[in-house]
Amino acid sequence: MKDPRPQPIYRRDYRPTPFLIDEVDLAFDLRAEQTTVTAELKVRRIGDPTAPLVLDGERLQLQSVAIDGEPLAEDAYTVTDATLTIPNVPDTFTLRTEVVIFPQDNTELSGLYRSGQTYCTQCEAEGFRRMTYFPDRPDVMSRYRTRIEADAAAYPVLLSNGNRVDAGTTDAGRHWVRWEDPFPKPCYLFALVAADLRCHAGTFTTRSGREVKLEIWVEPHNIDACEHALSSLRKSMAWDEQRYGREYDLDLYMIVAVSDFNMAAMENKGLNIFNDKYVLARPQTATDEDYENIEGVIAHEYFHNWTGNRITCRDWFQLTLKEGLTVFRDEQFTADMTSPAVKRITDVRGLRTAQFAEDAGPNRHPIRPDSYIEMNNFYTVTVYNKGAEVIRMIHTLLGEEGFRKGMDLYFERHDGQAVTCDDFVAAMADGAGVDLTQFSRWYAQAGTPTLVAEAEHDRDAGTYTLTLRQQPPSDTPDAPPLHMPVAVGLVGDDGRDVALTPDQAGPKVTVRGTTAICELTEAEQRFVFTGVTGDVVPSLLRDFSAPVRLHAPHTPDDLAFLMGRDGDAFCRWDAAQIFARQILLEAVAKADAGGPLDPRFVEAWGRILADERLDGSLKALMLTLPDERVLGQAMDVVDPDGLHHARERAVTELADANATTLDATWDALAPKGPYANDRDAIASRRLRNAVLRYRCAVSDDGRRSAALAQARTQLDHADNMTDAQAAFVRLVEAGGEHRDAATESFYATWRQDPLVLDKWFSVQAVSGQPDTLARVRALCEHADFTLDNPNRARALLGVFSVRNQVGFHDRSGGGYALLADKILELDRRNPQVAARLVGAFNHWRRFDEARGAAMREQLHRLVGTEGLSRDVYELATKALG
Ligand code: 0A1
Ligand code: ZN
Repeated sequence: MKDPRPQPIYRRDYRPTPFLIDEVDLAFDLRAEQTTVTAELKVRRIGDPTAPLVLDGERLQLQSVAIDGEPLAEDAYTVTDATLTIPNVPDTFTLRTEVVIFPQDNTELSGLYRSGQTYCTQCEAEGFRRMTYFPDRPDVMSRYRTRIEADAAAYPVLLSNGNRVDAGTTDAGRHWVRWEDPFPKPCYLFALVAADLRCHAGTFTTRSGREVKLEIWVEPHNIDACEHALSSLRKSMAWDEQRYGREYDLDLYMIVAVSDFNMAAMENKGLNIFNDKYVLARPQTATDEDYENIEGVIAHEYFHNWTGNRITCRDWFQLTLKEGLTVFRDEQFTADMTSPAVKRITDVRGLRTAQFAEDAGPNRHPIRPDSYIEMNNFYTVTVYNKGAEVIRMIHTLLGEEGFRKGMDLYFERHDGQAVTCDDFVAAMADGAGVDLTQFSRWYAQAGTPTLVAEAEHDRDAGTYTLTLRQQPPSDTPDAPPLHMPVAVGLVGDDGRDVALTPDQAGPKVTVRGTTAICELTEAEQRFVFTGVTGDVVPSLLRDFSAPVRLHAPHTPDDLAFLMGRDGDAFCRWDAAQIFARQILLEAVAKADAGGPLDPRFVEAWGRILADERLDGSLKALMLTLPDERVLGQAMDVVDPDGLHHARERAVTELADANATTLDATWDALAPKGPYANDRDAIASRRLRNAVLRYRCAVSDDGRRSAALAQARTQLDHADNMTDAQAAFVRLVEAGGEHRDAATESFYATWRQDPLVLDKWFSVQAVSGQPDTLARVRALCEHADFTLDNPNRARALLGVFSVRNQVGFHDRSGGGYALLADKILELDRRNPQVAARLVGAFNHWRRFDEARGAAMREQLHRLVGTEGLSRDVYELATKALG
């Protein structure tokens, strides 16, 4: 191991920086064999007068160091593989260093690296130190000037943050550009690009009348696929002005798309760098989901300009300060651009699948972690998505107006600073005039709380009493109670909400429309509503008002009723999920897993299918049975095979019971014209493809063959990737000749398009066919498979290990061995991406003994490997416990 037993860093050890760097002058001289980076730093001491200057630096070949123009002798400083230390420095001075780096050999994609012919950078969290010596911590904010020099023919485009202020040519066909960023920023927001790219340009006029140039930079052959990204950026800019009163602050906003990128995108000031998967869109190659993800990620990075860049994090433990808040803002944006109900359901589904699992596993951590070994391992669904749920709860508690007041105060108080989560919560509380002291426990408490609801209805007195009880996660039974908003409605017989009058003497309740926000602050509290005389069914945790596991007192009849009638779309969908979960778990528990489904569910499902008023997107979500992973979370010992078969059987039974309606719905939803990317067209495609899934599962051979033939036609003739991919999935799932022919033709059509080829790998990796493991193994050897491209590695291995529960947990243990092999192979090149794959082993304790032992064996194998990265080491040791 490079670093035997890497040591954790603790939040409690934070110390203010002894030195600030007010100005940074960088020069990059890019050459094929090496890149020289010269840095001039204006250093100012603000702490301990005796402290030496300690700068971070990794894999740098130091050429020279000078202070105020005087070169330092070699014994005047010390260099280790992580730092440069200079004792006895003055209180203010200019430090000049020159280093040599090798971006062409950088396979970790952190720091300065090459993606194809493009030079680009990724500095968050700690990549800047791979380019020059610097105090690489976010509470050091500086103004940057950057000079880039490179071969003019090979790298005509030279970009960095801020404004382009000067340019020129030098000898032998080289040219240079100078950039200046007027806004002080932490070094993780620095960016540089040198490439041969084309620009899709536009403008945006801010509400104060300033014209901002917008530029999307891509490889020449993708220039036709940028308009959606550009229009997403414009929408984001307008939305942030309108919803939060925030304008963009520079005159230029650039987005560069690259093919090799560890994450989705990066919010570098004025120069975002994106994984091209989140930029490029054409109807023929991008699905509706891709279009929506692109809009969402562009918005996310844009919103960071205020929540992240203007106000940044004091230290990396505060990551959720910028990420939770920015995810919340992008969720609000997407809800406004699409459908709030569909967006909310999709997000909760994701949260339950990934974050609840993380919260229940060995890498559980509070949204503000207390320690880490490798910071890159903490860009998690907990920090991001549970972090966003915490912000959402603040929004629910404060209301839209109070939330805006809090945000206004946050911007006013902290603009230009590097701050903590406590600073944020204090600004929200002060701005809105509320007390969030107890609420702030959400930042410190790991794990998912359980919420138990019980209802009592005294019809004669008209009192409806809801008892809410919160239980901390089982490993921290003494954790103090949290402050959580529980949104409640009471649905009358006629399907309408009854008016709610909370008892004044009880705990705090705010009524908004026909929904009551009950503020639960103790372990158990009773909320009483008066004047409830008729029969009602409670609709609980509306819009998923708190990230908890809810145990509600609903009977199957209540669930069937809520499925059909609840006015809260989230609860309506959730009633279907809960009902389906119950019947599927019962089916698994029955040894033969056979027998018909509860007829009340089948009937309620059929009514949803036939409900003509229901929006197609929502209907598609409601018709989809819970994911096998979510079902697994509810079992004492996960039975991947039992779950898969029970779910497949349920799909067939539902399809058989509704065969005619499914056929009719399919026919009725046939595209009326050429592809359109509007809400109605998207809803139709979603529903039609959800229906196709059932039609391809009916037990009647004739019907099924007809449906598969239609899927084949759809694959061959669709004018858009949404329909083509949906049909491809059906044919792959059908196996046999259907699969062989479809796999071959999809490949033949798309082999030249990397992002579509990723889909080709993923669809095969996620298949429930029994031979999927063998096929994934073979696909690892395919000429188009490579571990060097993160998207490709994730498309096959990430999808197989995370999204294919039945395939990955194949009894043979072969899935585990394959994944560990590939993690080790990848770890030598790109530890960040390798580490992300380790999570598939997290839940070994939840499986039967044989599977558990086989997973553990692979984890031991990882940990025992010499030269393992800190990234993989941290997660694999945690998984072993
Ligand atoms: N801040 C980015 C995510 C990001 C984080 C780390 C990266 O490299 C290790 C890259 C991107 C965001 O939230 O979009
Ligand atoms: Zn972010």
